[in-house]
Amino acid sequence: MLLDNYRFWLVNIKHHPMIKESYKLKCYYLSIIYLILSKNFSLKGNAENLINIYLEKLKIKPKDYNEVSGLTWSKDKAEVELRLKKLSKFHFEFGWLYINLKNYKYLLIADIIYFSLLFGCFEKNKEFIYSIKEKLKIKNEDYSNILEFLKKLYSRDLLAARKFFEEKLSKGKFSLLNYFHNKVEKSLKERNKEEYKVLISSTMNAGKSTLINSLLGKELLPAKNSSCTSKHIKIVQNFNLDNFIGYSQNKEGQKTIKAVIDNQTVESWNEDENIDFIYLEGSIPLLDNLEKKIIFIDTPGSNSCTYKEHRQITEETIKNENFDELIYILDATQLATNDDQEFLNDLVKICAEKEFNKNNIKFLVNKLDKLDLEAGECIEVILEEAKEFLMNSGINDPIIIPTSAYVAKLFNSVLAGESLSKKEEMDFRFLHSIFNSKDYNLSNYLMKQMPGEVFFDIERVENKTIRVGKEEFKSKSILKALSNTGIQELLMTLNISGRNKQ
Ligand SMILES: Nc1nc2c(ncn2[C@@H]2O[C@H](COP(=O)(O)OP(=O)(O)OP(=O)(O)O)[C@@H](O)[C@H]2O)c(=O)[nH]1
Ligand SMILES: [Mg+2]
Repeated sequence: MLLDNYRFWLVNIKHHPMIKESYKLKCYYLSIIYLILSKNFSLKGNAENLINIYLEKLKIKPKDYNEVSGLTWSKDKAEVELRLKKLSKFHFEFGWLYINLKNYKYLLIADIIYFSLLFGCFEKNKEFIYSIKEKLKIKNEDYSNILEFLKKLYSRDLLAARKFFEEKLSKGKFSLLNYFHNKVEKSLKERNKEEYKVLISSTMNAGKSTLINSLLGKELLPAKNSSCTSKHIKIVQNFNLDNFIGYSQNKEGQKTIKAVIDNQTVESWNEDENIDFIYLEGSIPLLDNLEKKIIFIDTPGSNSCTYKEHRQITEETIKNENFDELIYILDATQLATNDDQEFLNDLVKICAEKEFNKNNIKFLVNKLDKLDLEAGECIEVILEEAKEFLMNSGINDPIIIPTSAYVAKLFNSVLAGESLSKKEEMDFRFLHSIFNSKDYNLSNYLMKQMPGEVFFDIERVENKTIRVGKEEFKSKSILKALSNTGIQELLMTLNISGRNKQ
């Protein structure tokens, strides 16, 4: 369930025409947006979020933003004039001229109108917005057409908006306004996608959060070598967003929304004792083209004696969430522990109560990169042991997928353009070489074939050069290595694209 005003936060400016512009013009554009927002809103809630998204996406440096945010606003028209003049003169010399020359004024006024509609304050600020329109020397007729077009879009009547646009705003000078139509169209498409919930569970440290990070292609969730995740965390795919946004919810049910969420935000929420639920929403490039909207649910590692509270959160989450897939991760370096046995017994019981077929649980045997194959450790033997353990726990003919989530996370992060720490760079170099070899191709160890089509179309991707530290790698070879980490088989078993499975 979302907050009433959560929709304001789903602002995306992914394809905003201003992104391609010069830095000065971006600053200028943002400064006007800022002035309008700061006049009308306390910059605490929705408006602050909007500004943060512009800052992040337009890549405005903090020092320039400080110049802008130091300004305050007073009501009358003369002040509008003065502020804009000041800004264009002192801070961003040519902005004013440029915004006129390139027809950005229509985009700017449309942006202002659109978020005022979205924030429900258009009527209140009508006069003020009109004074900006005057300043931008936009003709009355053009202004009312732009307003009408945006109102149609705001009411989600895409067809009427398109028709109106073609009739009244088809001249070249309005072409940038297409951006609004495309944006609303895409967000409606995304909203109407069928959801597909994947819940991930295991005892402590088996690699749940790392597995989700590997699919996200970045270290969003905290993953450590000690009891780590302590909350029920939901990660919702939204291909329209540029960055992760979301909220935390405390024990009294109060929510705190934040735009531009990074791993530090999630880490601090995860450590906060008052918080018991974290909701994150953003783009997952690896999965954005699929027909379904994927939702991952991360849970705390469930070990009976050490972290009773974690166990409780996890069991409640499994009971309450209506998931489509249940993934259980076993740690290849610590198989068949008492904790696993106990948790699995509970899980099987909960599945029976929920009428979720326990034989549909997907089991990952993770951390296989940790085995020393040269020293005689053997992946096949580990998988046989895992199978026996699961059969003894009442799972007939278990679906077992050998994986290395950490390795997949490194590979996918590099492909996604994320930077790595020094240690990760070293790991990457080594793992990239071994995961391109036959011995570490985990697909070769599958006990039975997965039902779906091959997920990674390596032939069709562009073979870019990617630098990691001082060395260069080819993207095809990284993708090949990624497809050998077991992630490919995991994705093949999920019924996410409509083309897969049973
Ligand atoms: N070598 C290796 N390390 C892994 C792999 N997967 C996870 N790890 C490491 O194992 C540790 C625990 O991983 P997490 O993802 O935090 O495990 P978790 O199951 O989410 O842990 P909790 O939240 O505490 O239950 C981290 O240090 C990871 O980097 C893997 O496939 N290979
Ligand atoms: Mg975790």
